Amino acid sequence: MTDKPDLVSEYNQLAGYNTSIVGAGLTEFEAWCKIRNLGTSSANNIKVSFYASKDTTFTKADYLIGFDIIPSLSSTASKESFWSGTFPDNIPSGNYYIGWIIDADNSIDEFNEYNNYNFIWYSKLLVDATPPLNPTECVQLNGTTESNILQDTINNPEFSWSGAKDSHTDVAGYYYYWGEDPYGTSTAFTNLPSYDPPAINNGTYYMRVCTQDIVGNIASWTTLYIFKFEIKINNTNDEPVNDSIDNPVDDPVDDPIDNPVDDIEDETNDSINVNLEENLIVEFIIITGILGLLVFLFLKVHMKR
Ligand SMILES: [Ca+2]
Ligand SMILES: [Ca+2]
Ligand SMILES: [Ca+2]
Ligand SMILES: [Ca+2]
Repeated sequence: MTDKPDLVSEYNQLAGYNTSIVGAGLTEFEAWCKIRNLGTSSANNIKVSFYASKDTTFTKADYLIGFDIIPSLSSTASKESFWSGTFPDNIPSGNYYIGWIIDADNSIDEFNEYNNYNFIWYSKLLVDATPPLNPTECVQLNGTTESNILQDTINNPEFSWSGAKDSHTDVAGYYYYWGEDPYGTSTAFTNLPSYDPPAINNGTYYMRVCTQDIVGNIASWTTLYIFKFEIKINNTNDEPVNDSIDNPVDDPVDDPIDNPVDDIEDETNDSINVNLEENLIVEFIIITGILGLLVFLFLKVHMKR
């Protein structure tokens, strides 16, 4: 009888993989198994291919994860086969058994060609290749404003959103953008469904997010809220006293972009109060002077007599 190798898998308890959930094209994956040569001659360049399969039968038609080459294996010897890399991006979402096929292309002549695959039967790998769905609702919590509606009262918004969903795993959080670019993106990330930006100047601002699931699939960027704020341009009919109460920005001391109309009216108002006080003092002095003069004249007339 001619000597031949016969490659087989060792017990699948000696095989395994490093995680129970992967993102297709995203997660670093490791798989290993142990193979033995039961034949009477050694084998070289043994290809061990790892596959994901929905069922318990493993063929080349299943999803190839990757392969490892074992340079040589002498008769009766055994070796571990190991593969690591990014889990392939072409494997659809779902639950899979992980298995391996030795010499899948059948380039090694063996005593038995039908004992060359095995798989891990006691667990399945969850593959999530599906991006999450972005939030469906977003509310602005400070006062009452509406998205894409101009207003002049709230310049310090705070946002909260809801409705994001994920298939196969869960929503991990959101990349978020806040700024004046309608197509803005950012690497800023929050795992809370909310964002509280600082106060803004006049303008149109976009609250945008991009939802990410726990394995790293991301949705496309979407605008949740368009915030429009513009301080009303004051005209001469405005009452300056009310203005300074309503809108602290109009305070001439604090306001960097100063409103000259406002200032003049404010200052006029102040100087009126000052002038009134001055007038009272002057009147008092004049009246006192006149009275003094009358007393002086009265006394002078009487002294002469
Ligand atoms: Ca075999
Ligand atoms: Ca299969
Ligand atoms: Ca073979
Ligand atoms: Ca997902």
